[in-house]
Amino acid sequence: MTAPAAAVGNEQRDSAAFDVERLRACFPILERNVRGHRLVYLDNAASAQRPEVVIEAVSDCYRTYYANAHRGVHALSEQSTDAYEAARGKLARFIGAPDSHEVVFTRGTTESLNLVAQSYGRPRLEPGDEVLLTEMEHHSNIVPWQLVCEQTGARVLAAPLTDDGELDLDRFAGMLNERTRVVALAHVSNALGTVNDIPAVVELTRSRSDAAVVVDGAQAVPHMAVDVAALGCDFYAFSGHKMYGPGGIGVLWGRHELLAAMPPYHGGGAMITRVTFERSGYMAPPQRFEAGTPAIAPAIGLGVAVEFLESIGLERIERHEHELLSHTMEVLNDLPWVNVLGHASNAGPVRAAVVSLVIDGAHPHDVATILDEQGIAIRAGHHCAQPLMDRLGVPATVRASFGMYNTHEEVDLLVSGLHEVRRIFG
Ligand code: C6P
Repeated sequence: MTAPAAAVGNEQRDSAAFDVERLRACFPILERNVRGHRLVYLDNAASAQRPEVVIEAVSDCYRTYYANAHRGVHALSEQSTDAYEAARGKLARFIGAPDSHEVVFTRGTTESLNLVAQSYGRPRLEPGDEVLLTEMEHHSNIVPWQLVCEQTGARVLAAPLTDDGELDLDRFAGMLNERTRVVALAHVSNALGTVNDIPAVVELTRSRSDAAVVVDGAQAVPHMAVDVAALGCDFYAFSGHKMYGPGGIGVLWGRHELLAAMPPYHGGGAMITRVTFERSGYMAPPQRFEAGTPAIAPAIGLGVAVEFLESIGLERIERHEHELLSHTMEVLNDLPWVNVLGHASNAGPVRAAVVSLVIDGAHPHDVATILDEQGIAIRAGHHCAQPLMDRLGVPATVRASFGMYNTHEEVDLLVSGLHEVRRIFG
Protein backbone atom coordinates (compact mmCIF):
# COMPACT_ATOMS: atom_id res chain seq x y z
CA MET A 1 0.00 0.00 0.00
CA THR A 2 0.98 3.61 -0.47
CA ALA A 3 3.25 5.36 2.01
CA PRO A 4 1.01 7.31 4.38
CA ALA A 5 2.25 10.78 3.56
CA ALA A 6 4.68 12.48 1.22
CA ALA A 7 8.22 12.62 2.48
CA VAL A 8 8.28 16.21 1.30
CA GLY A 9 5.72 17.04 3.96
CA ASN A 10 7.88 15.85 6.82
CA GLU A 11 10.86 17.73 5.45
CA GLN A 12 8.72 20.82 5.04
CA ARG A 13 7.59 20.66 8.63
CA ASP A 14 11.11 20.25 9.94
CA SER A 15 12.63 23.10 7.96
CA ALA A 16 11.90 26.71 8.77
CA ALA A 17 11.16 27.69 5.17
CA PHE A 18 8.00 26.71 3.36
CA ASP A 19 9.46 25.21 0.20
CA VAL A 20 6.60 25.78 -2.18
CA GLU A 21 8.50 24.49 -5.22
CA ARG A 22 9.06 21.11 -3.56
CA LEU A 23 5.43 21.05 -2.55
CA ARG A 24 4.31 21.85 -6.10
CA ALA A 25 6.33 18.90 -7.38
CA CYS A 26 3.91 16.63 -5.45
CA PHE A 27 1.01 17.78 -7.67
CA PRO A 28 1.39 16.37 -11.20
CA ILE A 29 -1.29 18.60 -12.74
CA LEU A 30 0.65 21.74 -11.86
CA GLU A 31 3.17 20.75 -14.55
CA ARG A 32 0.50 21.24 -17.20
CA ASN A 33 0.45 23.89 -19.83
CA VAL A 34 -2.86 25.53 -20.62
CA ARG A 35 -3.27 27.54 -23.82
CA GLY A 36 0.48 27.69 -24.22
CA HIS A 37 1.15 28.91 -20.68
CA ARG A 38 2.13 27.15 -17.47
CA LEU A 39 -1.11 26.57 -15.54
CA VAL A 40 -1.79 29.13 -12.81
CA TYR A 41 -4.49 27.44 -10.75
CA LEU A 42 -6.37 29.95 -8.59
CA ASP A 43 -9.72 28.17 -8.39
CA ASN A 44 -9.05 26.18 -5.25
CA ALA A 45 -12.27 27.20 -3.49
CA ALA A 46 -14.21 25.47 -6.26
CA SER A 47 -12.01 22.37 -6.17
CA ALA A 48 -8.35 21.91 -5.31
CA GLN A 49 -5.87 19.60 -7.06
CA ARG A 50 -4.55 16.28 -5.73
CA PRO A 51 -1.02 15.29 -4.81
CA GLU A 52 0.47 12.14 -6.30
CA VAL A 53 0.13 10.27 -2.96
CA VAL A 54 -3.66 10.68 -3.06
CA ILE A 55 -3.91 9.63 -6.71
CA GLU A 56 -1.66 6.69 -5.94
CA ALA A 57 -3.66 5.63 -2.87
CA VAL A 58 -6.90 5.53 -4.87
CA SER A 59 -5.30 3.69 -7.75
CA ASP A 60 -3.53 1.28 -5.38
CA CYS A 61 -6.87 0.43 -3.77
CA TYR A 62 -8.45 -0.42 -7.13
CA ARG A 63 -5.34 -2.21 -8.36
CA THR A 64 -4.55 -4.38 -5.39
CA TYR A 65 -7.26 -4.83 -2.74
CA TYR A 66 -10.61 -3.27 -3.69
CA ALA A 67 -13.79 -5.09 -2.65
CA ASN A 68 -17.00 -3.99 -0.99
CA ALA A 69 -16.60 -2.90 2.64
CA HIS A 70 -18.56 -4.24 5.64
CA ARG A 71 -20.02 -7.05 3.56
CA GLY A 72 -17.62 -9.93 2.98
CA VAL A 73 -15.48 -12.27 5.02
CA HIS A 74 -12.97 -12.70 2.22
CA ALA A 75 -9.51 -11.19 2.38
CA LEU A 76 -10.09 -8.31 -0.03
CA SER A 77 -13.28 -7.24 1.69
CA GLU A 78 -11.53 -7.30 5.04
CA GLN A 79 -8.65 -5.24 3.69
CA SER A 80 -10.99 -2.70 2.08
CA THR A 81 -13.07 -2.47 5.26
CA ASP A 82 -9.97 -1.96 7.40
CA ALA A 83 -8.62 0.76 5.09
CA TYR A 84 -12.02 2.47 4.91
CA GLU A 85 -12.38 2.48 8.71
CA ALA A 86 -8.77 3.58 9.16
CA ALA A 87 -9.59 6.57 6.94
CA ARG A 88 -12.49 7.43 9.25
CA GLY A 89 -10.07 7.40 12.18
CA LYS A 90 -7.70 9.75 10.34
CA LEU A 91 -10.54 12.17 9.61
CA ALA A 92 -11.62 12.10 13.25
CA ARG A 93 -8.10 12.91 14.42
CA PHE A 94 -7.76 15.65 11.80
CA ILE A 95 -10.78 17.61 13.07
CA GLY A 96 -10.34 16.81 16.77
CA ALA A 97 -13.46 14.62 16.94
CA PRO A 98 -13.58 12.88 20.31
CA ASP A 99 -14.76 9.61 18.71
CA SER A 100 -14.44 8.27 15.14
CA HIS A 101 -18.07 7.04 15.34
CA GLU A 102 -18.99 10.71 15.06
CA VAL A 103 -17.53 10.87 11.55
CA VAL A 104 -20.07 10.05 8.84
CA PHE A 105 -18.83 9.68 5.26
CA THR A 106 -21.08 11.49 2.79
CA ARG A 107 -20.72 12.62 -0.82
CA GLY A 108 -19.64 16.09 0.29
CA THR A 109 -20.66 19.22 2.15
CA THR A 110 -23.96 19.47 0.28
CA GLU A 111 -25.05 15.98 1.28
CA SER A 112 -23.81 16.50 4.84
CA LEU A 113 -25.95 19.63 5.24
CA ASN A 114 -29.00 17.98 3.67
CA LEU A 115 -28.51 15.08 6.09
CA VAL A 116 -28.57 17.40 9.10
CA ALA A 117 -31.57 19.33 7.77
CA GLN A 118 -33.59 16.17 7.19
CA SER A 119 -32.47 13.90 10.03
CA TYR A 120 -31.88 16.48 12.75
CA GLY A 121 -34.16 19.32 11.61
CA ARG A 122 -37.22 17.64 10.18
CA PRO A 123 -38.28 15.66 13.28
CA ARG A 124 -37.72 18.67 15.57
CA LEU A 125 -38.89 21.73 13.64
CA GLU A 126 -42.44 22.94 14.17
CA PRO A 127 -44.50 25.77 12.73
CA GLY A 128 -43.13 29.08 14.03
CA ASP A 129 -39.64 27.69 14.72
CA GLU A 130 -36.69 29.51 13.21
CA VAL A 131 -33.55 28.44 11.38
CA LEU A 132 -31.01 31.24 11.56
CA LEU A 133 -28.48 31.51 8.72
CA THR A 134 -26.24 34.39 7.64
CA GLU A 135 -26.23 36.49 4.50
CA MET A 136 -22.93 34.97 3.38
CA GLU A 137 -24.11 31.36 3.05
CA HIS A 138 -23.48 29.12 0.07
CA HIS A 139 -26.68 27.75 -1.50
CA SER A 140 -25.83 24.37 0.08
CA ASN A 141 -26.42 25.94 3.46
CA ILE A 142 -29.63 27.71 2.41
CA VAL A 143 -31.68 25.42 0.18
CA PRO A 144 -31.68 22.33 2.48
CA TRP A 145 -33.05 24.56 5.26
CA GLN A 146 -35.68 26.05 2.97
CA LEU A 147 -36.77 22.54 2.02
CA VAL A 148 -37.10 21.41 5.62
CA CYS A 149 -38.89 24.62 6.55
CA GLU A 150 -41.41 24.04 3.75
CA GLN A 151 -41.95 20.54 5.15
CA THR A 152 -42.38 21.64 8.77
CA GLY A 153 -43.75 25.19 8.78
CA ALA A 154 -40.58 26.61 10.31
CA ARG A 155 -38.94 29.64 8.70
CA VAL A 156 -35.50 30.64 7.51
CA LEU A 157 -33.94 33.92 8.67
CA ALA A 158 -30.57 35.37 7.70
CA ALA A 159 -28.38 37.41 10.03
CA PRO A 160 -26.97 40.49 8.28
CA LEU A 161 -23.38 41.32 7.40
CA THR A 162 -21.51 44.53 7.99
CA ASP A 163 -20.42 46.49 4.92
CA ASP A 164 -17.00 44.89 5.38
CA GLY A 165 -18.49 41.48 4.73
CA GLU A 166 -18.30 40.28 8.32
CA LEU A 167 -21.14 38.75 10.28
CA ASP A 168 -22.72 41.49 12.41
CA LEU A 169 -22.54 39.66 15.73
CA ASP A 170 -24.70 42.18 17.60
CA ARG A 171 -27.52 41.88 15.12
CA PHE A 172 -27.03 38.11 14.98
CA ALA A 173 -27.39 37.98 18.77
CA GLY A 174 -30.52 40.11 18.53
CA MET A 175 -32.12 37.55 16.21
CA LEU A 176 -31.61 34.62 18.59
CA ASN A 177 -34.60 33.66 20.72
CA GLU A 178 -36.39 30.63 22.16
CA ARG A 179 -37.87 29.83 18.73
CA THR A 180 -34.40 29.46 17.17
CA ARG A 181 -33.87 25.71 16.68
CA VAL A 182 -30.91 25.72 14.32
CA VAL A 183 -28.08 28.17 13.64
CA ALA A 184 -26.26 27.23 10.42
CA LEU A 185 -23.30 29.20 9.09
CA ALA A 186 -20.10 28.96 7.12
CA HIS A 187 -16.81 28.78 8.97
CA VAL A 188 -15.24 30.58 5.99
CA SER A 189 -17.15 32.39 3.23
CA ASN A 190 -16.42 30.90 -0.19
CA ALA A 191 -16.97 34.26 -1.88
CA LEU A 192 -15.36 36.75 0.53
CA GLY A 193 -12.94 34.67 2.58
CA THR A 194 -14.47 36.04 5.80
CA VAL A 195 -13.66 33.75 8.74
CA ASN A 196 -16.52 33.55 11.20
CA ASP A 197 -15.77 33.45 14.90
CA ILE A 198 -17.49 30.13 15.56
CA PRO A 199 -16.77 29.95 19.34
CA ALA A 200 -18.37 33.40 19.73
CA VAL A 201 -21.38 32.32 17.65
CA VAL A 202 -21.72 29.14 19.73
CA GLU A 203 -21.50 31.06 23.00
CA LEU A 204 -24.16 33.57 21.92
CA THR A 205 -26.40 30.81 20.61
CA ARG A 206 -26.15 28.75 23.81
CA SER A 207 -26.89 31.80 25.96
CA ARG A 208 -30.10 32.72 24.15
CA SER A 209 -31.58 29.52 22.70
CA ASP A 210 -31.25 25.75 22.67
CA ALA A 211 -30.48 25.72 18.94
CA ALA A 212 -27.98 23.34 17.39
CA VAL A 213 -25.03 25.06 15.71
CA VAL A 214 -24.27 23.61 12.27
CA VAL A 215 -21.02 24.72 10.65
CA ASP A 216 -20.28 24.53 6.93
CA GLY A 217 -16.54 23.95 6.99
CA ALA A 218 -16.06 23.42 3.25
CA GLN A 219 -13.72 26.39 2.89
CA ALA A 220 -12.01 26.05 6.27
CA VAL A 221 -10.54 22.55 6.56
CA PRO A 222 -8.01 22.86 3.72
CA HIS A 223 -6.66 26.17 5.02
CA MET A 224 -6.56 26.22 8.83
CA ALA A 225 -6.40 23.83 11.77
CA VAL A 226 -9.94 22.87 12.75
CA ASP A 227 -10.81 21.34 16.11
CA VAL A 228 -14.52 20.67 16.41
CA ALA A 229 -14.29 20.16 20.16
CA ALA A 230 -12.65 23.58 20.60
CA LEU A 231 -15.16 25.24 18.25
CA GLY A 232 -17.98 23.91 20.43
CA CYS A 233 -20.44 23.42 17.54
CA ASP A 234 -22.83 20.48 17.11
CA PHE A 235 -22.30 19.55 13.45
CA TYR A 236 -19.45 20.27 11.04
CA ALA A 237 -19.60 19.53 7.29
CA PHE A 238 -16.87 19.46 4.62
CA SER A 239 -15.86 18.07 1.21
CA GLY A 240 -12.86 15.97 0.18
CA HIS A 241 -12.29 17.60 -3.21
CA LYS A 242 -11.54 21.02 -1.70
CA MET A 243 -8.89 19.58 0.65
CA TYR A 244 -6.70 17.91 -1.96
CA GLY A 245 -8.64 14.64 -1.69
CA PRO A 246 -10.81 12.74 -4.18
CA GLY A 247 -14.19 13.93 -5.42
CA GLY A 248 -17.43 12.27 -4.37
CA ILE A 249 -16.50 12.01 -0.70
CA GLY A 250 -17.08 14.30 2.25
CA VAL A 251 -17.76 14.25 5.96
CA LEU A 252 -20.42 15.14 8.42
CA TRP A 253 -19.16 15.30 11.98
CA GLY A 254 -21.87 15.38 14.65
CA ARG A 255 -21.96 15.07 18.42
CA HIS A 256 -22.56 11.44 19.25
CA GLU A 257 -25.64 11.99 21.37
CA LEU A 258 -27.26 14.00 18.56
CA LEU A 259 -26.39 11.50 15.82
CA ALA A 260 -27.60 8.63 18.02
CA ALA A 261 -31.01 10.29 18.39
CA MET A 262 -31.45 11.00 14.66
CA PRO A 263 -33.36 8.78 12.19
CA PRO A 264 -31.56 7.58 9.04
CA TYR A 265 -31.30 9.92 6.07
CA HIS A 266 -31.21 7.25 3.36
CA GLY A 267 -32.39 3.66 3.67
CA GLY A 268 -30.67 0.64 2.17
CA GLY A 269 -28.00 -1.95 2.74
CA ALA A 270 -25.41 -1.86 5.52
CA MET A 271 -27.35 0.51 7.79
CA ILE A 272 -29.80 -1.97 9.32
CA THR A 273 -29.78 -4.50 12.14
CA ARG A 274 -32.78 -6.51 10.86
CA VAL A 275 -35.32 -5.99 8.09
CA THR A 276 -38.79 -7.47 7.79
CA PHE A 277 -41.64 -6.20 5.62
CA GLU A 278 -43.22 -4.77 8.76
CA ARG A 279 -40.26 -2.78 10.02
CA SER A 280 -36.51 -2.33 10.07
CA GLY A 281 -34.04 -1.71 12.84
CA TYR A 282 -31.11 0.61 12.27
CA MET A 283 -27.46 0.39 13.18
CA ALA A 284 -25.77 2.92 15.42
CA PRO A 285 -24.01 5.92 13.85
CA PRO A 286 -22.07 6.28 11.65
CA GLN A 287 -23.32 3.17 9.77
CA ARG A 288 -26.93 4.33 10.21
CA PHE A 289 -26.17 7.21 7.87
CA GLU A 290 -24.12 5.30 5.30
CA ALA A 291 -26.74 3.34 3.36
CA GLY A 292 -25.52 1.45 0.31
CA THR A 293 -22.01 0.73 -0.90
CA PRO A 294 -19.86 3.66 0.23
CA ALA A 295 -17.25 5.51 -1.80
CA ILE A 296 -14.51 3.23 -0.50
CA ALA A 297 -11.47 4.25 -2.55
CA PRO A 298 -12.31 7.98 -2.30
CA ALA A 299 -12.60 7.67 1.50
CA ILE A 300 -9.20 5.97 1.62
CA GLY A 301 -7.79 8.69 -0.64
CA LEU A 302 -9.23 11.34 1.66
CA GLY A 303 -7.45 9.72 4.61
CA VAL A 304 -4.19 10.09 2.70
CA ALA A 305 -5.02 13.72 1.82
CA VAL A 306 -5.43 14.39 5.53
CA GLU A 307 -2.04 12.85 6.27
CA PHE A 308 -0.55 14.97 3.52
CA LEU A 309 -2.04 18.15 5.00
CA GLU A 310 -0.85 17.16 8.47
CA SER A 311 2.63 16.43 7.19
CA ILE A 312 2.90 19.98 5.82
CA GLY A 313 1.22 21.48 8.91
CA LEU A 314 -1.98 23.51 8.84
CA GLU A 315 -0.39 26.45 10.64
CA ARG A 316 2.31 26.66 7.99
CA ILE A 317 -0.25 26.37 5.21
CA GLU A 318 -2.35 29.12 6.77
CA ARG A 319 0.69 31.38 7.13
CA HIS A 320 1.81 30.83 3.54
CA GLU A 321 -1.68 31.48 2.14
CA HIS A 322 -2.01 34.55 4.30
CA GLU A 323 1.23 35.93 2.84
CA LEU A 324 -0.18 35.34 -0.64
CA LEU A 325 -3.36 37.15 0.36
CA SER A 326 -1.47 40.14 1.80
CA HIS A 327 0.63 40.35 -1.37
CA THR A 328 -2.52 40.24 -3.54
CA MET A 329 -4.34 42.88 -1.49
CA GLU A 330 -1.30 45.15 -1.50
CA VAL A 331 -1.04 45.10 -5.29
CA LEU A 332 -4.78 45.31 -5.93
CA ASN A 333 -5.20 48.23 -3.55
CA ASP A 334 -2.97 50.25 -5.91
CA LEU A 335 -5.32 49.64 -8.86
CA PRO A 336 -8.23 52.09 -8.66
CA TRP A 337 -10.16 50.18 -11.35
CA VAL A 338 -10.23 47.02 -9.21
CA ASN A 339 -12.81 46.84 -6.41
CA VAL A 340 -12.13 44.14 -3.84
CA LEU A 341 -15.33 43.05 -2.10
CA GLY A 342 -15.39 42.47 1.62
CA HIS A 343 -12.65 43.69 3.89
CA ALA A 344 -12.93 41.42 6.90
CA SER A 345 -10.27 42.68 9.26
CA ASN A 346 -7.12 40.91 10.25
CA ALA A 347 -7.90 41.61 13.88
CA GLY A 348 -9.49 38.55 15.45
CA PRO A 349 -10.33 35.88 12.92
CA VAL A 350 -8.25 36.42 9.80
CA ARG A 351 -9.51 36.49 6.29
CA ALA A 352 -8.88 33.32 4.32
CA ALA A 353 -7.08 33.47 0.98
CA VAL A 354 -10.08 34.18 -1.21
CA VAL A 355 -10.34 37.46 -3.13
CA SER A 356 -13.54 38.50 -4.88
CA LEU A 357 -13.29 41.50 -7.13
CA VAL A 358 -15.12 43.53 -9.69
CA ILE A 359 -13.29 45.40 -12.46
CA ASP A 360 -14.67 48.67 -13.73
CA GLY A 361 -16.21 48.23 -17.17
CA ALA A 362 -15.51 44.50 -17.51
CA HIS A 363 -17.98 41.69 -16.93
CA PRO A 364 -16.57 38.98 -14.63
CA HIS A 365 -17.08 36.31 -17.31
CA ASP A 366 -15.05 38.34 -19.81
CA VAL A 367 -12.34 38.77 -17.21
CA ALA A 368 -12.27 35.01 -16.62
CA THR A 369 -12.04 34.36 -20.37
CA ILE A 370 -9.12 36.75 -20.84
CA LEU A 371 -7.30 35.26 -17.84
CA ASP A 372 -7.95 31.76 -19.17
CA GLU A 373 -6.20 32.71 -22.41
CA GLN A 374 -3.12 33.24 -20.24
CA GLY A 375 -3.49 29.87 -18.50
CA ILE A 376 -4.92 31.45 -15.33
CA ALA A 377 -7.86 29.57 -13.82
CA ILE A 378 -10.17 31.66 -11.64
CA ARG A 379 -13.93 31.55 -11.14
CA ALA A 380 -16.42 34.16 -12.30
CA GLY A 381 -20.07 34.17 -11.29
CA HIS A 382 -22.22 34.26 -8.20
CA HIS A 383 -20.26 31.45 -6.52
CA CYS A 384 -23.50 29.74 -5.46
CA ALA A 385 -24.08 32.63 -3.06
CA GLN A 386 -26.77 34.69 -4.78
CA PRO A 387 -28.17 36.25 -1.57
CA LEU A 388 -24.65 37.46 -0.79
CA MET A 389 -24.33 38.96 -4.28
CA ASP A 390 -27.68 40.73 -3.67
CA ARG A 391 -26.31 42.07 -0.38
CA LEU A 392 -23.15 43.31 -2.12
CA GLY A 393 -25.20 44.77 -4.97
CA VAL A 394 -23.39 42.90 -7.74
CA PRO A 395 -24.61 40.09 -10.01
CA ALA A 396 -21.24 38.34 -10.05
CA THR A 397 -17.58 38.68 -9.14
CA VAL A 398 -14.20 37.45 -10.29
CA ARG A 399 -12.79 35.21 -7.59
CA ALA A 400 -9.19 34.11 -7.08
CA SER A 401 -8.84 31.47 -4.38
CA PHE A 402 -5.45 30.26 -3.24
CA GLY A 403 -4.19 26.88 -2.14
CA MET A 404 -1.04 25.75 -0.38
CA TYR A 405 0.86 25.32 -3.67
CA ASN A 406 0.30 28.82 -5.03
CA THR A 407 3.21 31.22 -5.27
CA HIS A 408 3.92 34.93 -5.20
CA GLU A 409 4.87 34.70 -8.90
CA GLU A 410 1.36 33.44 -9.59
CA VAL A 411 -0.09 36.44 -7.76
CA ASP A 412 1.99 38.66 -10.07
CA LEU A 413 0.80 36.72 -13.14
CA LEU A 414 -2.79 37.25 -12.00
CA VAL A 415 -2.17 40.96 -11.66
CA SER A 416 -0.53 41.15 -15.12
CA GLY A 417 -3.58 39.32 -16.44
CA LEU A 418 -5.84 41.94 -14.87
CA HIS A 419 -3.76 44.69 -16.52
CA GLU A 420 -4.37 42.94 -19.85
CA VAL A 421 -8.13 42.98 -19.09
CA ARG A 422 -7.86 46.68 -18.39
CA ARG A 423 -5.96 47.24 -21.63
CA ILE A 424 -8.67 45.44 -23.63
CA PHE A 425 -11.62 47.09 -21.91
CA GLY A 426 -9.99 50.48 -21.53
N1 C6P B 1 -18.27 25.86 -3.23
C1 C6P B 1 -17.17 27.24 -4.87
O1 C6P B 1 -16.70 27.45 -5.99
P1 C6P B 1 -19.85 20.54 -2.40
O2 C6P B 1 -20.23 20.98 -3.79
O3 C6P B 1 -20.94 19.76 -1.73
O4 C6P B 1 -18.53 19.86 -2.36
O5 C6P B 1 -19.64 21.88 -1.56
C2 C6P B 1 -20.67 22.82 -1.48
C3 C6P B 1 -20.21 24.03 -0.73
C4 C6P B 1 -20.74 24.28 0.52
N2 C6P B 1 -20.32 25.30 1.26
C5 C6P B 1 -19.36 26.15 0.84
C6 C6P B 1 -18.91 27.26 1.72
C7 C6P B 1 -18.80 25.95 -0.42
O6 C6P B 1 -17.85 26.78 -0.84
C8 C6P B 1 -19.23 24.87 -1.23
C9 C6P B 1 -18.70 24.69 -2.61
C10 C6P B 1 -17.65 25.85 -4.53
O7 C6P B 1 -17.24 28.12 -4.03
C11 C6P B 1 -18.51 25.26 -5.61
S1 C6P B 1 -20.03 26.13 -5.79
